[in-house]
Amino acid sequence: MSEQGTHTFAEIMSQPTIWAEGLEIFAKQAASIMDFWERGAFDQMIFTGCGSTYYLSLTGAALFQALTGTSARAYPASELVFYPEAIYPRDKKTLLVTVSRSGETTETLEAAQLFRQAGKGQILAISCYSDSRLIATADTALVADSAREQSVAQTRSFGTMLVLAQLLAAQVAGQSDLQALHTLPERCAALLQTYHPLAQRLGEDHHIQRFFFLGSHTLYGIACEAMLKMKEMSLAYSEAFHTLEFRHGPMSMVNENTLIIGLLSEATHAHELEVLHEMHKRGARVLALADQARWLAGADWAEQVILDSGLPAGARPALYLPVLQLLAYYRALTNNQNPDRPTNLDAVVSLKPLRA
Ligand code: F1P
Repeated sequence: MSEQGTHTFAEIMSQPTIWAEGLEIFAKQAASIMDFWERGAFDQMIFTGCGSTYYLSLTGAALFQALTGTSARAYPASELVFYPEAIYPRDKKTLLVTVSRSGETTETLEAAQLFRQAGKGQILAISCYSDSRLIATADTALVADSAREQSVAQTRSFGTMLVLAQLLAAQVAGQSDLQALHTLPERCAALLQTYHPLAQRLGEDHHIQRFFFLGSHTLYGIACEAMLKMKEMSLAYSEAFHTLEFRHGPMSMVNENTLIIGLLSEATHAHELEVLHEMHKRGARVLALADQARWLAGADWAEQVILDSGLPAGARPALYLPVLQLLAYYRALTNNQNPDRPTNLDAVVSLKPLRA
């Protein structure tokens, strides 16, 4: 292997260890976070971030609403800065969850500052930099400093911040199976080992020129993040859609150089598998990710990644991503791109003040 992408590869593969540290970080704070949540009595939650951390917010909001019943939505931070009146209803006590690897992205910082000035509620930050300005604006925070990266593209930082968000959701929802989340690092290690050759083979396959990532509910945000990894690292054509939306126009782009990557959900896998099968019949190749092999019964036309976690649906989202990060990494090398230093990108977007 060339020198290119050494950091990215190491960061992807280090996730079992770094996620385990995330579990320890959360355990130390679980009681105080629970206290914060109970005292807050929030009417609604808004998750926000930019780029990867906006996609993490999409998954976080879907997960929180499903587990807690509290209304939860996600917006890119710039929308909160420019259109707050359209997003924060009057007289509702809001918990704003700000997600940012760096804690220094202008839009996210400004959204937090404006929220604070308007007295809309309280802020919980999720980040990898405890000394960042975002953490200073927050009422409480979950920070995984050891998940920081040398690479510009987020891999283990995303995974670890997502694990923290999943732990938080399970904790405040009072889920008895919070303990089950402790198996995530071990499952992640098994997936990276078992499916590394598959990710490499597909990533290096020159016949594949278009990547479509499909997911529903909590897995839509993960599909978006996998799409962004593919774009940022490799400059390959990649898009993400809600799974059944794919029939409504995007499928016109399917040809024999297409790989459809389907992230199957427990509740809707039969409908999702039909979409994948139709696209296979239209000439696409298919990679299907499912927790259980039985969700893919008879789908011998698809390459398969079986997560085999046995975890409840709310505990699984983080497991869908590591193999797809490897897929993007190998496509980057195949496209002669350096995954550590994506074209045109900086690790942090710093702008002049937008409104503050
Ligand atoms: C967010 C972000 C990244 C993206 C790029 C620019 O950063 O948009 O997702 O890959 O490098 O920054 P952050 O707020 O999570 O630090």
